[in-house]
Amino acid sequence: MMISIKSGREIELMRQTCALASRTLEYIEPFVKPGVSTEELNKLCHDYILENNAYPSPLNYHGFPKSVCTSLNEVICHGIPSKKDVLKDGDILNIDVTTYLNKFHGDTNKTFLVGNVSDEVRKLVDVTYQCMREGINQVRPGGHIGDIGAVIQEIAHGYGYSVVEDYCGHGIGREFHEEPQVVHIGKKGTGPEMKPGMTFTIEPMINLGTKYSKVLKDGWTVLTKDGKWSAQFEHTILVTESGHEILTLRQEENATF
Ligand code: EYL
Ligand code: CO
Ligand code: CO
Repeated sequence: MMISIKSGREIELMRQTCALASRTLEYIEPFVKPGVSTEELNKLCHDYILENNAYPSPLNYHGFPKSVCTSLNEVICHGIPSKKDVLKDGDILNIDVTTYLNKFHGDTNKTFLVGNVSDEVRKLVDVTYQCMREGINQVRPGGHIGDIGAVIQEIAHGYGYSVVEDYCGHGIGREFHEEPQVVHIGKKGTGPEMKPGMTFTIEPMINLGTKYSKVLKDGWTVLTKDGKWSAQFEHTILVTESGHEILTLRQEENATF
């Protein structure tokens, strides 16, 4: 098991790619409105990333056909942008952006509300964001990776939601997916110890119904087995000497939660 520790110079490069990934989500926000297709949103993100001298990491990754993942309503993750998927009032859409800049990857996603979303679904999205932020608050040197999933699980189950176990967060840096795996359930004090210079994502997927997922015949799209809706948020995190830094934090977000 090898978890890479980034040097000061590598951390500066991680900050740059992560800042671009978060700016891409800020850029796309005004376009996420009823009537737009996920294919159009993909094209806008693709062009924005290229204009900033970077490459969209998902494109051709294990053969993935598009530049971002767009996961609508009951889609948990890895949704493929399509001209056929046109946003309508009341939808929720997760856009997952990973940029490759200066040889480093930065990975972040956000679930957007499209127009007027029901109270039940808005609460799912709010709690999912809270799960990610409280998971991030567990990140400090000497802590364990299992501390993250333990608090996420506790919060989600407290609301009667389920936590997806089939997909997880991951180390990130020169590779899109590095060790460790960051599962979003678990037990405090278990898993690898966190050390300064580690970088990994926290990306809980929280469901209104069952935790179980299935993959569409397209081979990519992951959706809930029961068709109930799912939300997700993701940040790339650096373990620092004093705690952590959220490398993909957006302007709209609070630095502390
Ligand atoms: C592409 C590769 C199977 C992503 C993430 C895009 C999809 C299905 C093989 C994880 C795994 C993004 O970390 C990720 N998102 O935060 N695969 C991914 N793909 C893909
Ligand atoms: Co991602
Ligand atoms: Co990720």
